[in-house]
Amino acid sequence: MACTDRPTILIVEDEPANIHSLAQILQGTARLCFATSGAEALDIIQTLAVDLILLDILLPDTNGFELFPQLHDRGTDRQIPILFVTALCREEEEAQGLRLGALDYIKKPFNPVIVQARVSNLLRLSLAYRELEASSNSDFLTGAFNRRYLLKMAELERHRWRRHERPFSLLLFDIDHFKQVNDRFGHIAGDRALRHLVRLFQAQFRQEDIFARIGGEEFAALLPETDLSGARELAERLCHLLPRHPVLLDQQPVALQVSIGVAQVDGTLCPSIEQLLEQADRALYQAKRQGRNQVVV
Ligand code: GH3
Ligand code: MG
Ligand code: MG
Ligand code: MG
Ligand code: MG
Repeated sequence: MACTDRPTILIVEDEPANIHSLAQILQGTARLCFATSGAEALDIIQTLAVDLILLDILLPDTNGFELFPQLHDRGTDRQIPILFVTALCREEEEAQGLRLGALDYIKKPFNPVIVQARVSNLLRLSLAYRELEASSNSDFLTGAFNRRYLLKMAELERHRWRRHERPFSLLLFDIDHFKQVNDRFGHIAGDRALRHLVRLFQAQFRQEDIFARIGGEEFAALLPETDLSGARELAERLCHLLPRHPVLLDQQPVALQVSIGVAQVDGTLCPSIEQLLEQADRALYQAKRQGRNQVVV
């Protein structure tokens, strides 16, 4: 998450004169942060959401061509757009930079007006892309993640499990007797109840957990690095939390209840995500049959 809503540009540059002139040119365009070495740049992108990187090639501890892939793909699903700003002016160097995937290759000495225009165009493009990406990953009604994103991240988690044998768990939620809520208060109120549940639950997850609405009144949570007992503990907590925080519908407090099925990947078996979902679904079905408002592992 960015510390501010303003877009952030990271400028990786070691020459004080260039730092100064880029700061002057771009100060009105975005929030700027600076790194004077490759190590510093890698540090910054760990903690700060950066929207665009301006990358010098000749740096004290590395060169921009080598640094590029480390800044671009950080082992997450999101790439940071990068453009080179460099004194290396040969055509083969420019070609190398662009072939790596840089959005642009600006040669020093540069024209301030052109740099400002190029950077703001690319920043606008990068923000539009990010917005599109965010909306394609989220559920429009509740703002939770959607099924597509959960499945994508579950696949990533599964690869991580195969490489490092890290356990992870999956929770499957289905609201109990939700049809009655709609029948009694109407669909719009039902929608409000869904948003209420999402707000309440989202506050309980860790940053790296993925909580998604995967169907009408069905949700799932992917819990990286979480074994069965951790997953069960969280599921129990959520299950007890919901009825204690009723949603106001037609000025009446309405207590919702949820049934939760838990599945875990551990040991040497490597089920597919579909198998994992089926496992959680069987547990959920049993929770329903045993009287609802409970967790089954
Ligand atoms: P159970 O305890 O067996 O899960 O009972 P239930 O009534 O929740 O189960 P059922 O699957 O029969 O009904 C699910 C209901 O969820 C039916 C549907 O009207 C409601 N629903 C699904 N999607 C939405 C939605 O987007 N908004 C609203 N308001 N209701 C929805
Ligand atoms: Mg340099
Ligand atoms: Mg259902
Ligand atoms: Mg159902
Ligand atoms: Mg239901």
